[in-house]
Amino acid sequence: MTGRRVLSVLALGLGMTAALLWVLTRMPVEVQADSTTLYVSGKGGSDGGILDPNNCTNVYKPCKTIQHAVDEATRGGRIFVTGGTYSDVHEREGVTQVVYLHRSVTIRGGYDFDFSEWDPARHATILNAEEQGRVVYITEGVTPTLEALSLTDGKVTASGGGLYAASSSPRIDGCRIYSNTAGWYGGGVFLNETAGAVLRDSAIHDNRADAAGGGVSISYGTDVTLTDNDVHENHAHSGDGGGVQIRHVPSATLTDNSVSSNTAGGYGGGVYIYDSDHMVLEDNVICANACGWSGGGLSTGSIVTLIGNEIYSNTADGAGGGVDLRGNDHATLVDNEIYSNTASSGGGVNTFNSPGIALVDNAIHHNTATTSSGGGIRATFTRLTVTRDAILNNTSTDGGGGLFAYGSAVGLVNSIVAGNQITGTGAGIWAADTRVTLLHTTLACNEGGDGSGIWLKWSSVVSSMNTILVGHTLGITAAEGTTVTTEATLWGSGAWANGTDWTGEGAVATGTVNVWGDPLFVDPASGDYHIGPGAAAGAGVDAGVTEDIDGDSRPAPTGTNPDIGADEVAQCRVALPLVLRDL
Ligand SMILES: [Ca+2]
Ligand SMILES: [Ca+2]
Repeated sequence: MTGRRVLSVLALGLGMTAALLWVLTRMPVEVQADSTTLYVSGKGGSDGGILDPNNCTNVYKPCKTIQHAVDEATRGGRIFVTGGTYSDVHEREGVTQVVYLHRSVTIRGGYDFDFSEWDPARHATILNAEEQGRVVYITEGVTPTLEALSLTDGKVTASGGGLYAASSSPRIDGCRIYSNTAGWYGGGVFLNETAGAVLRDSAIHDNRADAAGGGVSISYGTDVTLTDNDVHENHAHSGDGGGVQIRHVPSATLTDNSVSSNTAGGYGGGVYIYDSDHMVLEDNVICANACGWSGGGLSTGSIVTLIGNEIYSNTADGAGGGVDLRGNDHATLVDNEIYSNTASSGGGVNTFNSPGIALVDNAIHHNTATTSSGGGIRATFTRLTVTRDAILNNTSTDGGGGLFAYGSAVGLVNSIVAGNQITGTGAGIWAADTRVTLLHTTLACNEGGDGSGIWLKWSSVVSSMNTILVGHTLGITAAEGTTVTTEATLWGSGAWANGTDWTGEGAVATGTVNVWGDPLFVDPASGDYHIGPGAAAGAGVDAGVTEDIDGDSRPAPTGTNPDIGADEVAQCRVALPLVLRDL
């Protein structure tokens, strides 16, 4: 055989293999019987008698109950279950449930009557405890998988109405867990001291816990992963975490979940995380949740990282409509959008007694504090850094339409506080007993109440470099005992002039660079506070900030003064004709 012919035969073979693979991947799922697969059919199956038990391995002779198949299964076996409702409830080892899962098996629902097709949408396998006990109880030391099962109407006075797992490593995939009730934690799911538990691609809804964790409760254990779940309309009656409660878990990851319309009597309408470090919440949608205390969307006192989440339309009777952070050593919020949340105080974000909160690249807008302070952010006894954030169009009744700070240290860099509204004092920033550092910050057009862009009392100290402070009734109101030091401030002119640039009994020193001019914002009505061509912002001083709110290099062009405010632009206004003339 010539080399070319070998190649052509090889190519033909590869092509046929690829074609075969293509055909196979598009064929209905066929089920091959083997010795490790057990079959259950509620309608046509039989568990057999004492003298003639059915071991469930014959696809033509399926067992009747899932429990019998579990008892017959060896470690690692698979149990395939036809569509239908399974409501047989058993008492074993002092607990009562549909399935007592003491083997490391996979239970997969969604098959048709003869196991020739797997389609969970057409052949729903429903495990219904009819409120006579739990639906599934997983014993210690096993690694089972539940796939394409519906778990419903579980009811227990303890924890885990739908599913209970302790000291095991369960994997729950493509399940629907709904309308279960627990007298304590975890109306739908309770994972206690699990290792590497995975809950993914599942719907957990309309469950109730009398205490905490309406949908899911995770206690102790390690490496918990929740991915692509839809957790909605669960209820934690007296405690925390309407959708999800996590406590004492050293590491957990929540990614791409939707947590919506859950309610909690305590903290965290959507999610509550307590005493748990290395928490990562990424790309989740947390919306329309509500709670009786703080953290309508999320409440946590742990070391958390929130990246790319969308947190909106949540409500808290207490503080923190969107996010409530309390006692956090380290909480980092990056690239989240937190909007249209409502709380008594801290409409968007509430931080309390937290020495390390970092906000980076977030948009916090259209949040409301209904009765107290901090429309966008409320910080109490907190060390807070705000970098490249936009705090826009939030509303508060008193103390800080955009930001309220008390007993705190707050640093804003390359951030915008604009268009916020208030009926009391401090339309933009309100600070008492707080050190505020502003570097390249844009404060514009915060309105209502006394109309102050920045309002200070009780020993507050403000240090500002390169701040745009325009469009206010009062730029800075500094009460007696406060200290303000500014350098390189653009105070606004014309339509952007402040009624009064600074006022009050405090000590105000405005440095050597003060510009009264127009920032020429690009489209402030739409929240675009980039400076336009010809803006009077080019006389900034070096504050050691080498990028702007967009990540553009600062200063631009190199060798010029940086622009005042959060935005840097590279236009060469006055300098260019001078250079040309010198040429
Ligand atoms: Ca820029
Ligand atoms: Ca510039």
